[in-house]
Amino acid sequence: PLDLNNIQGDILGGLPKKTETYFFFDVTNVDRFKANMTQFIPHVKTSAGIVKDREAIKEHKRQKRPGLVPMAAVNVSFSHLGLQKLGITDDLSDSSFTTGQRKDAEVLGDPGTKNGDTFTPAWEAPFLKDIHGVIFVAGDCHASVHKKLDEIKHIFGVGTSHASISEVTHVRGDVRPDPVSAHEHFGFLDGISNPAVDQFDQNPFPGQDSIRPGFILAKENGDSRAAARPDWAKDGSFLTFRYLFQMVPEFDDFLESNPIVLPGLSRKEGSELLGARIVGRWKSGAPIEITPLKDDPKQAEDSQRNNDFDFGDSLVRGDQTKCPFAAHIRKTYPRNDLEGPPLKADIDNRRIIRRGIQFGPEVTIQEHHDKKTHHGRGLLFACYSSSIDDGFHFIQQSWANAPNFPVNAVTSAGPIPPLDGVVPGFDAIIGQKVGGGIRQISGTNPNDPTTNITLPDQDFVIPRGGEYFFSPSISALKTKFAA
Ligand code: N7H
Repeated sequence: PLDLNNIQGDILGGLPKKTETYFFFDVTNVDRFKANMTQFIPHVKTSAGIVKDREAIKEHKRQKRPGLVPMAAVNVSFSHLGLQKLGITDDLSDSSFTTGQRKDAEVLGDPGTKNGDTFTPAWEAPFLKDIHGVIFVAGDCHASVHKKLDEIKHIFGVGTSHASISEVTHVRGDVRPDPVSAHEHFGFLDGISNPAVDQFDQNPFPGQDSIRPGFILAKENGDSRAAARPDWAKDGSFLTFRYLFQMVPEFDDFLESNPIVLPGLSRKEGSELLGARIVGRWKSGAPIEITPLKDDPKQAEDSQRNNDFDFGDSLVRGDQTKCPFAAHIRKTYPRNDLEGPPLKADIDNRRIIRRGIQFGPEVTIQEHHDKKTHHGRGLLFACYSSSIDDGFHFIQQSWANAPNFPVNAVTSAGPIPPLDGVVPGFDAIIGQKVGGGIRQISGTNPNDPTTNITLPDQDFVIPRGGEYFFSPSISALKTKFAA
């Protein structure tokens, strides 16, 4: 069985949160840092701790007590530069991690400028600097998180003459206000579909695929790179962090201006349908593969039903009448698209566990009126996997940015045959123009899968920072990162 006391809590289970602060730091004094870590490690929330917290939250609800359970949970992760700084030279066998996200940004398709061979992504200044690690604190309210973060900063002497780390920057995420607290800024319910991890998620929901723990945790069953990794990497996981801004009024304007025209649909319903076909779910969360032409909030609420689908007719027959191939959830998790006799492709190694949180204010009346973003808002995207090369990096580059995917996908049984005249197009949510070329998608009109629509020139999601990290196990923190 997995040792849940040894695995950081955000990986399996997720830190419970209404608000979360990511504190990015550099190590300024290695010896002092390792000494301070000894004091810090007991604060790190484990996966076993998360299981207990969940029980406490359930009990609180059961007893109908008011408000939320006061809570602040801490995890820590290190970049490749951070490992180097600490003198940890083992190869974790992931080239995206070793390269670092700033240097990977060109391949991801992030906007930026090129000077000779040097690419500089158009990111916020602090993310262009070296970042050694991130401490993140999630909790029920700002006061709980501040208090905890202050305790942690105190341990590392932040801001004093005996500091062992210095702040590079911090960012704060907040869930949106009720009734949209579980929805991201474009308005869609998020956090519905994550893979179930064997030995942790005991009762997967219908349609929720179980994967072996090694696809998320290093050196567990299923990790294809296990042999190449040092022993201390066991039960750690790679954390991809992306600072993603969302152009919400522009997105809304695009939907309003391009309603899908179908008999019996009002203009407003046509716009909603376009949004649903771009994402693959209605704003309520209901999957369009199950309820293609009309939203069904009951279906969305029901965890027994809201993930229980495959993409109907397999790709071999080339079907996108219910859900376009380019829909965000189909691009990033094509379910059975790469299967169907005689093809069989195992995509368990492409699964990621997503743990994002929103940031920034609600759209103002002024922004709505101007159809233009004036205030920064979006998603602090975070996900875990036992390989960034196979997970986030691959999904972004080879699926979301690639107009042909899944048509050009190569499976263990050979390439998927081309579909007559259909180029699926690009993931309109996260596909990046710079990385992907033509900004078009097909299949948005259920009656005509071959018609392409062209998206506006400006991407709807814009990366403004990020880094790749490794979240070590508790025993690794004690033996390699503390003294
Ligand atoms: Fe996505 N969105 O609001 O449109 N995402 N995502 N994502 N995403 C998902 O199924 C969104 C991003 C995945 O298992 C939903 O829980 C936005 C990145 C994967 O069926 C919605 C942003 C990457 C899934 C959104 C963003 C992914 C998924 C449906 C950026 C990886 C699960 C809710 C601002 C490279 C698919 C749900 C499955 C679901 C949105 C980013 C990947 C609504 C706005 C960067 C694997």
